[in-house]
Amino acid sequence: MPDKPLAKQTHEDVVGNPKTDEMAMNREDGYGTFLTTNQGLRVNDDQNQLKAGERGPSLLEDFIYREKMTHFDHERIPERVVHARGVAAHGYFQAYDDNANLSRAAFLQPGAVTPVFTRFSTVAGSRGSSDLARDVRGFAVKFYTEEGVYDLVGNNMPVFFIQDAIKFPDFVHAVKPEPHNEIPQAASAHDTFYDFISINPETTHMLLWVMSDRSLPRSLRMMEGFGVHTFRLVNAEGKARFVKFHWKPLLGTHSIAWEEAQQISGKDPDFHRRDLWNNIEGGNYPEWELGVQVVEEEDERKFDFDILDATKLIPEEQVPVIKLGKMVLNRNVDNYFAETEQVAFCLSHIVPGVDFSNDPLLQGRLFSYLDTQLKRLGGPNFHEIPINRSLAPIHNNQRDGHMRQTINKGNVAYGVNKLNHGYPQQAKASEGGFTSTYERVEGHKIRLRSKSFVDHYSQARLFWNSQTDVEKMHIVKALRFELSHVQHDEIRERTVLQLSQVAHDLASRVAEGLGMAVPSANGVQLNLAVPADGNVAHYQSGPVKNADASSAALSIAADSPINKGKGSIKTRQIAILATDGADVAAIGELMKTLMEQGAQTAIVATHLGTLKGKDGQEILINWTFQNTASVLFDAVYVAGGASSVQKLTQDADAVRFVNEAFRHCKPIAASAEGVELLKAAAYPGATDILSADGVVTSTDNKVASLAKDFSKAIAHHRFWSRELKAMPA
Ligand code: HDE
Repeated sequence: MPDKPLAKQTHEDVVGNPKTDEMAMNREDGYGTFLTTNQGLRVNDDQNQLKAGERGPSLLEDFIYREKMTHFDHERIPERVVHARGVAAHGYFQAYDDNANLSRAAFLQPGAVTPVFTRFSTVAGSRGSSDLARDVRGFAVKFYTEEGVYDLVGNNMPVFFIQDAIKFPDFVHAVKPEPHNEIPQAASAHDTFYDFISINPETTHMLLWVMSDRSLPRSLRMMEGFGVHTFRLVNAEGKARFVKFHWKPLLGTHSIAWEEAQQISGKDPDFHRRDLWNNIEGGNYPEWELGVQVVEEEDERKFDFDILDATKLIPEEQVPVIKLGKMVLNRNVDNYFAETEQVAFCLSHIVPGVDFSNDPLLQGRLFSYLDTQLKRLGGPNFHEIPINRSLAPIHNNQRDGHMRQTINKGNVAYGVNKLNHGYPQQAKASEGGFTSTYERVEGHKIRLRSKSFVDHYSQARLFWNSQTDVEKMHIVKALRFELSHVQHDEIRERTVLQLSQVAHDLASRVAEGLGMAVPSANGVQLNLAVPADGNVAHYQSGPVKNADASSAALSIAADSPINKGKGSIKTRQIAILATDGADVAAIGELMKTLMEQGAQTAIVATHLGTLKGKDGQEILINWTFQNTASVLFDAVYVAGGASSVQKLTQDADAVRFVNEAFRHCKPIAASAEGVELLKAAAYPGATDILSADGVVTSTDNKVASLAKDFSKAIAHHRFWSRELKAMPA
């Protein structure tokens, strides 16, 4: 038998992970073993059925065939009703030193290191849909704390579409593919979604987030996460404070162009999944800082919105984010189904030191997650599946059910008992027992939205005001795209009318693109849903408050506060366009400089194999113009070497590669000779490509200074300013 290949030493092997160790008993790799049935019987032949004679028929006796086929027939479980498409990784969270006064949670105590499993997802698409849908991204973190499992189940946007969980099935039915023909897949650009949007003004704020660059992350490693709701942190003295959770990526927050997203969906629908996997395999472990905005309980009502309303955020300028610790993802899963698919996040998985608020969206979610896992994973024992298993020991009187693993001994399965000396016994708060925040609650039994929730446009306006000109343009273009896919004129009109409540310029720019009448500056008050008590005033939003307010933290422009100090080229993918006759020495020098700064380079040529350089040197080609595309890279360099450049200028795919990179506002660099390819790729009538923002050229084919300027441009990410100039888009 050949030696088993050596397992790679991972970061996790170095830092250790008790959850990985705990799951060891469930792992198997079959190397060097005999094939067996599920009963351990060695199998002599599982490639031919047992038959009566060579030409059949098959025999019922063939238990080997039946076991193999039956297992296969039962392989699928229901996909998640939302967030079906996802990817996850293992890692750890390490608490910083100085925040113990905020929470008594063990995982937040100074220096504590806790294993985590984090799953990212899109919302609307099915399990096999593209990673690049314009959609919210789920950001769910499972902390295996010493006090039990804690799940922080968030999104990459800080607000949500609706205020009350009872509307969630309606909302999801509206955004999912339409039920008669199951079209469109993983897309909100259709009638039922905008029908819902246009008659539910509470969706307006979130709609702008989803139409913004936030819904097109460059990488899952480069997006923020938010707990969305107001939660509580409770310290050892029992003092509770309201908090909003934030995850801040250390690589900054970056997005891609919509056209690019659509192309990637065809070229590599696993783009985000692959990016996360490859970077973890390559040792580029993504990192986020966990932070909280803290609101003292006595300040609950000091805002001009209700902090229990999940369609509102707290501007960071009003309440800064305090950093609590850092999450590092440093190991890919061993098995997608066993881990990523079977992981079960529940809002109700909580630990002492964290608590809920009365946000009606949060309260409703507390029911839904456990309920959905029962269906999806088939019964109440899903907590025994390895990926869901708590590291803290489990003792209670719950028994039986499908696929029970635990073998509970003894005759006592009830509390309070005497027979087992009262065990397992309830834990006092001082012994780690979870206690809910002591809160006085009183009220009439009613189905009514609080009046404090009925301002649907002010924060949508805040978000709009906070975007740069380019970000605003992207929102307008996104809405034009989406609404142009809506068939019913009245739905478009109602949506544009909603937008006119937010900002006249927003509504009129969208309307113009749709060839519709531009709504008047004083948008008509929309009054669409009638509450149970018949009093429409209870749903009618007031006019925008603080119409000029803005929050710099809401922009993700390269120089926005969110990205300040995070400009690096680490993990960026750089395409080097070259073919036979190229200046291989210069390519090598540039690659070295970029790779030293953490970027990844690949040579894209007219053929695979080896590139024969102009001075006899050779270099291995990674891709050809046929099997990759510019949309899969962050930046492009056109290498020198007259005959290489000449071949590329005559190759339509090479020309297109540069043209698209330019159109998608990417940094482009060219050697003195390579400039010819840039010229060939320029748009007729567009800004002069050579003097455009983010285009770096050399006059003398020397690499050093070009590499410096190119690195700076890559760190800037995108030069969206090109779009504001005369570039047809
Ligand atoms: Fe979810 N959501 N959700 N959601 N959600 C689910 O649970 C639900 C909401 C979020 O990677 C489901 O296991 C309701 C907000 C993530 O496995 C389900 C409401 C936020 C994930 C469910 C919301 C989220 C889910 C479907 C309105 C951000 C994926 C499968 C009150 C704070 C978790 C599942 C994973 C998944 C219900 C709204 C985040 C049906 C009722 C707001 C990241 O239980």
